[in-house]
Amino acid sequence: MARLFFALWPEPSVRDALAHQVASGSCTEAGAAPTRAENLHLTLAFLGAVPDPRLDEVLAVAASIRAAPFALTLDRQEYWAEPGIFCLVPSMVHPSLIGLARDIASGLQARALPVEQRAYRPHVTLCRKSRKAAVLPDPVPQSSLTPIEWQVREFVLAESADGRGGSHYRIAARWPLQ
Ligand code: 2AM
Repeated sequence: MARLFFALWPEPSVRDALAHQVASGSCTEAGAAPTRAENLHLTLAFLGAVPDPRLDEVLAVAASIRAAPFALTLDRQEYWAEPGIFCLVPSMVHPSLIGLARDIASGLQARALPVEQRAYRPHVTLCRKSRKAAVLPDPVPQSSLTPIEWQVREFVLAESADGRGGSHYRIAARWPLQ
């Protein structure tokens, strides 16, 4: 059984900008646990545990997706009290992003594969509140944020594994947008 999710994975320049935001944002000041740079991503669809014999079907769904590259601007910091994360979000969500997430989810559903049913709220988790952390500022100040421009050219299937120091993500496969 693999724990899987589809995601946008940042190329190095975007990852560096996100990591800078982790380091400079108010979340780390409040004692929340920062996301490690190599783990930074934006989830498109969360599947959870998938039996190994069904992996080919997950890959087939991804291979059937037709979507053009698009630009995403992450320009708002938010704190979501439930589930206790500090995240970056786009203030205007590009229709291509919603379309990509929707097409993946409906492809999974059509094959009766597991997919998270909650409303899709695109975000990059920067920090997670730990029990020890102070209460985070809400609304989160926007002053320390320089909007991050992300040219989205591909999406990935990632596998999540628990490791020492938290989750570790491995990219299992990638598909270009074209
Ligand atoms: P998070 O960062 O907001 O926790 C790997 O765990 C990725 O899948 C993370 O981006 C995580 O979002 C997301 N994720 C984990 N559990 C999820 C769930 N039940 N529904 C939707 N997304 C989930």
